[in-house]
Amino acid sequence: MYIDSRPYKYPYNGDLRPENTALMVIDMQADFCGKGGYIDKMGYDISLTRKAIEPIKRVLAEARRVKGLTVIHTREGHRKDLSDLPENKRVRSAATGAEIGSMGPMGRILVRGEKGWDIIPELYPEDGEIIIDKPGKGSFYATDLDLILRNKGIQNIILTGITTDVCVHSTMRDANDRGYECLILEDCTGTTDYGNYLAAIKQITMCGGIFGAVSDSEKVIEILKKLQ
Ligand code: C5J
Repeated sequence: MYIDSRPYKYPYNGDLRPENTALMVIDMQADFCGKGGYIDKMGYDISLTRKAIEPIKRVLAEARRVKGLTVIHTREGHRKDLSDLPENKRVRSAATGAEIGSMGPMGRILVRGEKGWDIIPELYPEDGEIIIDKPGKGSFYATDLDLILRNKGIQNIILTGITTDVCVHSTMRDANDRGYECLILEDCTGTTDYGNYLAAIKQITMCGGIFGAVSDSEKVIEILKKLQ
């Protein structure tokens, strides 16, 4: 089975089954798409990240109906004592007016357990879905994601979430290097700058699909319905 995508039909080998496929929902946290969160405090337009919410909701609803398909959510954030926050990351965030660890309208910015750090209610994980808490941008660094994927025999990763050019790209690049077959859904992702969004999507399609392939929610939903 294949999903209609560019620059090639996904997955490359046609081996798309619920058992070897994961849907990843990356960092749909209030800090990245909510009023008063990290991205908003930095002065970026959160409508660019919020636009991913409804398409992800539709894909998630269909994926949850597919028996055997793995759903994985991630959250970027740090320990309360900030012992896992690199000093350069803290200093650079402070320079933007949204210092990680400082108090904001939704609690301490990007600190685990705070309201702004958590996944938005519209996309909240259901029981049995995997949640990866990560201190970095990529989802593999300092987490057990690779171990979980290997134990489950996952080969195909369908990526959604925010932000396209940062945590989604970092995760996709790393997953691709590890041999996972990746697909990003372009309407299920967004970032702080529209030009960066377009460039991030375009980069994936270069060189025959340098990090994988690009599709959208409708095309994936069509296939998810067939897998149910
Ligand atoms: C950022 C993310 N942009 N989830 N994090 O700092 O992309």
